Amino acid sequence: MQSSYSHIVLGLGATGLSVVRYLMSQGITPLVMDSRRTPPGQDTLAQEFPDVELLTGGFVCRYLVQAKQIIVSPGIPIDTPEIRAAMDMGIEVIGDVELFAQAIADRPPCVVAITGSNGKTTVTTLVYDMLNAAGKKVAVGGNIGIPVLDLLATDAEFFVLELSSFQLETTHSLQCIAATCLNISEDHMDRYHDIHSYRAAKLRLYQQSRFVMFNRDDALTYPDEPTNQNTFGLSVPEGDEWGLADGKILHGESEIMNLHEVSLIGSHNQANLLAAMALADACGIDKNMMIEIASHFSGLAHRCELVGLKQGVTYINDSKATNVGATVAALNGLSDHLGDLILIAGGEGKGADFKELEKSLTNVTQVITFGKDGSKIAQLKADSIEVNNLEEAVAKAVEITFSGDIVLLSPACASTDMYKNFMDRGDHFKQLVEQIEDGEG
Ligand code: UMA
Ligand code: ADP
Repeated sequence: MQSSYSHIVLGLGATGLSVVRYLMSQGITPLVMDSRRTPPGQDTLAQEFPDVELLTGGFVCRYLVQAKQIIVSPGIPIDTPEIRAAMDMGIEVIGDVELFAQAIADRPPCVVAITGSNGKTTVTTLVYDMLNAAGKKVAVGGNIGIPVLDLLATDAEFFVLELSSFQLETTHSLQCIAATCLNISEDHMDRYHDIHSYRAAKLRLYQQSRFVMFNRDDALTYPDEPTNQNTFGLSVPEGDEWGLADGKILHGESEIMNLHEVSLIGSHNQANLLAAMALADACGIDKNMMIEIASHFSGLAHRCELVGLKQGVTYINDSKATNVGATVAALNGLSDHLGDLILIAGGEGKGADFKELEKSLTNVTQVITFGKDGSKIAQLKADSIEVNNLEEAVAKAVEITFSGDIVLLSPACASTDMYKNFMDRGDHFKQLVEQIEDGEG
């Protein structure tokens, strides 16, 4: 073990491994630390880079304060005392996205970046599909699951990046063609003092883009400083804005397409589509390509996904609703429904204030809760039913529903109290729905 290292990688998950790979490709051998005893990337690191040293179970200040650069994974708060101490000594602390930004700094702007509390993955996928359909060499990554530095190994000319507030906290020199913050609602309140510091982390993106596209229906997304900007929203557009009128998508006065041709469900997804079109337009993509994608894209798994029709009851998997804002959007989107609406919610609340959910629960006939913070949601609606797990929740829903009703899993909470991730939770729900006997409706 050396006595000091110029580069230290904190965290050995997907991001940490991608940072090590990148640094090694640049001839730099870093030291890696992870506060977990057995970080997930341990075996891969040992196989791919047997010479790279790994310290687990904590961060060792002695090394941190001697480094030139510390690259922190998004799962680690930067106000962790050991990291703060290094920052106070003037040591550069950045994230993997900043390293990526520095690596592409000589290229003409080639990044489209998407942040926001909800809808990021949907919009990122739409923009990627639009650029791809237009024949661009494009790569997608970031919070969507593929660390950005891994994209440098592709021959992409454009990068469409989903960025979280955690990633943006440690990024300052991305030069985007276009960027958006789709919306802001409470999330990750276990990592931020309040919604304002969370918003500030996200809006750092605006200073790193030639063109900013914000949501005129959500004042929290408005830039604090004037920029080269435009807006999208569900109202009639003015000037060059993106919006809706008479069931049509409009860009300024030009009609793009009829909403009947759009496969996505719900007004929140219409907002997502407008944002994606505006971003693709900023990249010079032909409108016909956007229309082509918009008419075929029917949404992603675990996001208001129809997973079964059993005995006339519709089951919807919205396991990706890991915060209150997403569940509110799902409930509002289903407000025109005629039958009863049963909501299954609960899980790891991440310090959220669930009060925001209360108004939308007027659309719900029965709330069934489970998981660590389920009872906090149950308190918002009279006669809520509290159960121990998802299996019991689905069984209860089967017992109380009739043909024409909807059962919606939209937890308003993260899944980590009971599941590996939201996909695991959604898959379990799908499995439970598949097992429901399908008699006559
Ligand atoms: N951790 C420790 N000690 C450490 C390092 C991490 O306890 O030393 C814990 C963190 O608290 C966290 C977990 O380990 O719970 C994973 O952290 P990580 O930084 O190692 O995560 P990665 O595997 O690198 O994945 C990260 C993003 N994860 C987080 O921001 C928590 C992934 O987003 C992202 O896809 C990936 O980089 C590639 O860019 C996931 C996520 O949950 C999907 N994001 C949050 C969200 O969408 O709400 C922001
Ligand atoms: P993210 O990547 O930001 O988590 P997703 O596209 O994966 O966003 O969707 C996450 C959750 O948010 C899903 O439950 C989905 O139904 C909901 N959602 C999608 N778009 C929006 C939006 N514009 N406003 C509110 N909720 C949304």
